[in-house]
Amino acid sequence: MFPPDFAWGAATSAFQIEGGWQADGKGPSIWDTFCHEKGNVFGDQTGDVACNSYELWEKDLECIQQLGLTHYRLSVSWARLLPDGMTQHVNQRGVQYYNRVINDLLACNVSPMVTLYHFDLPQALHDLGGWKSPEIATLFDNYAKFCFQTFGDRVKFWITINEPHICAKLGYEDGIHAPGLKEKGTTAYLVGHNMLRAHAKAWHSYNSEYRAKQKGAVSLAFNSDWFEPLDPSCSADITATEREFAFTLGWFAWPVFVTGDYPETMRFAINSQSQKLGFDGTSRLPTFSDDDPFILGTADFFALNYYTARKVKAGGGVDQTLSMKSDLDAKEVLDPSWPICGAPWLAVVPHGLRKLLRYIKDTFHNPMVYITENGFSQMGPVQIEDWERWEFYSSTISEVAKAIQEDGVNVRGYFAWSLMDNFEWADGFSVRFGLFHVDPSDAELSRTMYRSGREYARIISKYKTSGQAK
Ligand code: GBH
Repeated sequence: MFPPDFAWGAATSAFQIEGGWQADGKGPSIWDTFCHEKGNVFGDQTGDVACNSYELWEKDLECIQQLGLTHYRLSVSWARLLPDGMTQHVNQRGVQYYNRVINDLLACNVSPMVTLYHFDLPQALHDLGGWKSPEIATLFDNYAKFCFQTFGDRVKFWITINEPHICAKLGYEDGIHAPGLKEKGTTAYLVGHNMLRAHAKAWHSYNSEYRAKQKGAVSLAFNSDWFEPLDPSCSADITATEREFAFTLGWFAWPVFVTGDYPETMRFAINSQSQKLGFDGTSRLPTFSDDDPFILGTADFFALNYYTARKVKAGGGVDQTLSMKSDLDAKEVLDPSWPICGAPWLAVVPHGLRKLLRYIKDTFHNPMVYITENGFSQMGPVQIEDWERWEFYSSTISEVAKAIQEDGVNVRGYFAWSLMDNFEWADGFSVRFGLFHVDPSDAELSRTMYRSGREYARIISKYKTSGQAK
């Protein structure tokens, strides 16, 4: 059914679970700032305490053991390790915390996959220009080398940046994520560019300074929906679908896996829109120069976060102002046959993952793939017997099996998002993705296994190690 030693995991991120936002010398991140400002997050909730994993790590470890995971994906908080973002000042208490997490996981036979950046830039670096400044690539590389040096003897899977596309678009174009900027049609491209430069620099550092000794793998995690034309016989919808892929997955995966540069489709769309609006000067999509690190080939595996699917219709985005939406010039449409559960954006389309995996195999040279996030949320009343969520997981997992067996996609692992209910960014605690329930108003913050957690544990024990059903 699955390859031997398939990774069965669950994922979290530092800001969403840790809390301890000022504990033991941690510096603030842009998400601390963003959620302390009223009106940015559902109910003005914050990540100050979250699941308090900073103090309750043992509880998380118990959850991980109850599920029988082989792998656990977590992120480290840049500002907890380096309070002002720079390596001159290391917060040893932060180092101790992550050492303990990593050592405990290994003692329980669970392999850590560590993300260096999951949306939480140190505020001090943002104040110096953050992702908009070209200097960030060197600062990120220093941080990455510090992490390889400190934890790389034990961590064998690294993700440099989680979802650069989401980070750039939601944080700098739509303004619904930190730092809350709405600098339409320009800054997201610049930020994305610097993220790619930062990622590539860190990959090269690992490759030349750490790989021989530490023998790990480094990648970055892409988020992509599955896209298909609303009318498959309409050529405008077909090219709009190509643009959707180019502006989401292709923006980052094409440079890394195919050419070292952005998809032609993307640059063409941006430049023609600039021309139409009389925006002259250089392309809003930056160009890589000879001084930049080589981007092509800077991923040792393909990390994919998949949640949902969209149909694509041409047009709809064009207006007289500069924006990514008008560059893209496509409309995302929901198919009425796809159930919407949990959150308004989350149409349930498990078969979209199989199609996307096939697309990745064909487009990006048959890479080794880890599904680093996939999940289903709950809103409103808490249902511990969350059969709907389990139905989602089990059909998604069987789509993964089909992708492996029938389409020959080289999938090596699957991580459920998320280990437990947590701070769901702008939605606060109102959207629950956990395999364990956590009630933020419960003083103990107890972790209670959902039915989906129980069922996932059953599947894991069935296929673990040999990949064959026991
Ligand atoms: C992932 O992003 C993140 O990596 C993870 O931290 C997060 O908890 C998880 O998804 C679940 O959302 O509310 O309509 O404005 C996936 C990309 C981007 C998908 C934001 C949902 C909400 C759009 N997500 N999007 S909306």
